[in-house]
Amino acid sequence: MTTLHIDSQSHPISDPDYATACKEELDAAGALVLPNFFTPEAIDAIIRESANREDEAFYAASTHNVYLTPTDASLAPDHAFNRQVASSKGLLADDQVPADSPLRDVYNDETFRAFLSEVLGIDSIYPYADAVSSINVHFAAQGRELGWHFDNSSFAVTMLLQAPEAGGVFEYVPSVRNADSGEQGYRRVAAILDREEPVQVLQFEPGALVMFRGRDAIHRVTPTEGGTTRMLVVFAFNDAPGVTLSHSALETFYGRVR
Ligand SMILES: O=C(O)CCC(=O)C(=O)O
Ligand SMILES: [Fe+2]
Repeated sequence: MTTLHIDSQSHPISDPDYATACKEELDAAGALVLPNFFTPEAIDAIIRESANREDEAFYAASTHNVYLTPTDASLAPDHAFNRQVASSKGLLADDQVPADSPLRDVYNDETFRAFLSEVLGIDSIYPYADAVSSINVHFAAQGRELGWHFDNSSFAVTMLLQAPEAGGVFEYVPSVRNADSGEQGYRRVAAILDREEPVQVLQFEPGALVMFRGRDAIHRVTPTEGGTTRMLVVFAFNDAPGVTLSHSALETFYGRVR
């Protein structure tokens, strides 16, 4: 069975044994990298439709906490909940992605979604209910970065389009908080921001599919070095229908709330 834009020869996503092996790796490591998951033709086509739109991207102008929420005035400014980090990468939002983009073929593909559900061990997955969050194309030109944060979405999968010459490194620490139980991991967050707790690095090349549990794994992307812009697609999904991104996250990352 072939799936559009995915190398199903190397990555037999409808094979239950393959999905189980991927699940075991994700569960053990907190992240999963599948190299050359997307075909070079698909990556080329997506770069062609996206690269010349870098100037249409929205660039956040402000800092944010790692929880992507407003600060809490009842806590000290240097409390882990209130500490600010900078994000300077830009993005094209879902409603800026063309209707006929290969990105929509991938995002809406039932076989791909079934594979992701298997790997994550959830019954079904849903798009965001807002108009901007489901598919995003990120741009990080020289010096631009994505600061430490936890995702709002249950999980994210990414597709690297173009790697920078240096920098643009994905760093993470799995299971720093437990969003479902409300354990926010303040002590470890502070240690990570202070560089007192070691972090892990995830290496991946263009065409890779990357999955991580970004709601509970704190993660960031270091500043791009050199003249090649880091370009990456984020496919965001939820494990329940009707989820919209929080108001403050929309303000911070999209500069608009609808
Ligand atoms: O750029 C990446 O590799 C990760 C993106 C990310 O963490 C996010 O969009 O929330
Ligand atoms: Fe993230």
